[in-house]
Amino acid sequence: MRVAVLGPGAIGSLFGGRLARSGVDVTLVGRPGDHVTALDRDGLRLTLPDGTTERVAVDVTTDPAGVGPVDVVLVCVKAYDTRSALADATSLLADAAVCTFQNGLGNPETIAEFVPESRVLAGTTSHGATLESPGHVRHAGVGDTAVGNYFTDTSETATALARALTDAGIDTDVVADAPRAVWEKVLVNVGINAATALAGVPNGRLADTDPGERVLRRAVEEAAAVAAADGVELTTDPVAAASRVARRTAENHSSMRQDLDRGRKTEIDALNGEIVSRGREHGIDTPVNETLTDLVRLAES
Ligand code: KPL
Repeated sequence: MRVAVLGPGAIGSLFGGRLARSGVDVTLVGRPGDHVTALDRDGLRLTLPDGTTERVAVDVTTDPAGVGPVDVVLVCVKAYDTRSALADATSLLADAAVCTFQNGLGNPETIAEFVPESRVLAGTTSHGATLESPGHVRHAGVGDTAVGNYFTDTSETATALARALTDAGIDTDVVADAPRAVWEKVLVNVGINAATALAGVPNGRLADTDPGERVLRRAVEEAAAVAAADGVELTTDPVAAASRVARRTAENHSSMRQDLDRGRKTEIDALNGEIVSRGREHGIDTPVNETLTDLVRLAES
């Protein structure tokens, strides 16, 4: 299997690095910058969960046209960059299955603007990865990963991708209902990301005790009502699931907190912002998500 990873940030570098380390032919495709320069010059420094650090040789490029045909493209760019990243990489998309490993709602629909729906896969992961410095990624925490076809029945490619990731040390399940998996991940992020970013606290502060627990619960309950109106049948209690992740990642700084702290654009529009928009379409009030969205946009500006 030939794989291209669009967006070698923390998760993209972790997945790409682990695939390369297990012998998969993988190319990381990134924008010019310190991280890509370091990867090209020195390879990936990968710190594993047991604390050991290895150097992994990776192919990296800023020019998708030079990569040649691939079987799978993993999309790991920020949600707001999906369309422009794919538009710049059309040479990779001729026959490939394209799998989003991103936060938020709407990414599979954006991918389907570029490839037939039968080739759109969606993945979710709760592995923790941190970009420590240019060229250096820490695999901070082991989690769960799932992939599936988003619009159609499970394809051989989805199964082969899950096997390749599992062989690379990222245990991956194939899911028949990828939209539900995406929503379940979104409900966790809606409960944790904006609140931790605005309050400047680690994820654990939202677990169990007020006022953090109350904010998480209200944001997730609103979003779950929107999910139900969207036709999604959740299999788990979404508030309990978000609290569990907050507890399990207690010391982590959420991705939105890191983005806001570093003055970068956040993924608020694809998370709480999308809950507000879809809530409006369904006639569902989402005051907590609306306030969180407004405050994050205010902080960004
Ligand atoms: O996915 C995450 C994120 O920060 O985006 C969680 C699960 C909240 C872990 O920090």
